[in-house]
Amino acid sequence: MGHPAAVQELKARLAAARSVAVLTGAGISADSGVPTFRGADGLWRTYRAEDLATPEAFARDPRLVWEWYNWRRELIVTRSPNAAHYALVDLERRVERFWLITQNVDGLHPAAGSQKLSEIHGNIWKVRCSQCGHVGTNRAVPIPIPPRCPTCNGLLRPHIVWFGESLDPVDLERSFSAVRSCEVLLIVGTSGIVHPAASFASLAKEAGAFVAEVNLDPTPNTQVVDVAIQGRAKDIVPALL
Ligand code: BV8
Ligand code: ZN
Repeated sequence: MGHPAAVQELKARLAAARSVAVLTGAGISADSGVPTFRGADGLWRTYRAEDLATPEAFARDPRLVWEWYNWRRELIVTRSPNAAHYALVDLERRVERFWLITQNVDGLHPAAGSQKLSEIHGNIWKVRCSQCGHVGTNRAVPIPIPPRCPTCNGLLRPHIVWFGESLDPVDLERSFSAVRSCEVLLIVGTSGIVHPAASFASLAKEAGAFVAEVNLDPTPNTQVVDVAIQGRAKDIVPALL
């Protein structure tokens, strides 16, 4: 845990706040058994996630990239939200203005019941046609490779934001506006290196928010925040709320 007085202050601020934003990353789902993005458990065969989550990788070898997503779908379909996901649903119901921004594509926040939510990197259960842009839900596990568009027979890709691609402008604007206008920003289980989410802590600080981090380890955000709490999301987040 962080300094006890700082933790008490965070609890009090969360209880009193009329406007709260939350940013989550792979660490919150680690407690549900979903491998994190950058930990050693994120490795698949001999590939690093960063080398597969790119438009170049998909253009070069769509089968390889789909095999990787199939592996992740098989894993995620057996996993459920944990106490931290559910605590954020309670918080959403209690706070007047609330927005949850997640970098996770596993869909565990909506599965827990979160509604005021932007999945800024997309969702692994959605597919998009690389030819006509049609977006649909597809929960097949595994998905037959290569998956084809129901309307134009084009090659389907995961509806996920890869490195070098732009985020959805609506999600992005909503997230920036929540970060700029919140009284408290709570950051949970992210390594804080992927932009634009990596800039949210500083943005919120500059706008005068109280910013807190929950993570197993120190991150680049740790220096920026008002209170950093070291521990597991599933223990700390419910205890704070
Ligand atoms: C964009 C989807 C405009 C795939 C993902 C230099 C400066 C600034 C920007 C850039 C730059 N160079 C390149 C860029 C742009 C790039 C970027 O930020 N790169 C970084 C690496 C420098 N960003 C982009 O390309 C973004 N788009 O900027 O558009 C543009 C366009 C062109 C060129 C420039 C700009 C798009 C980024 C989207 C990337 N998509 N994934 C998929 O999932 O299939 S990223 C991937 O990272 C996942 O989404 C993941 O969620 C996200 C962040 O990772 P984390 O969630 O933080 O996970 P990680 O494993 O790293 O960390 C887990 C943490 O949890 C750890 O800290 C650990 O200690 C902690 N933890 C573990 N267990 C627990 C725990 N904590 C608590 N409890 C536990 N139990
Ligand atoms: Zn199509």
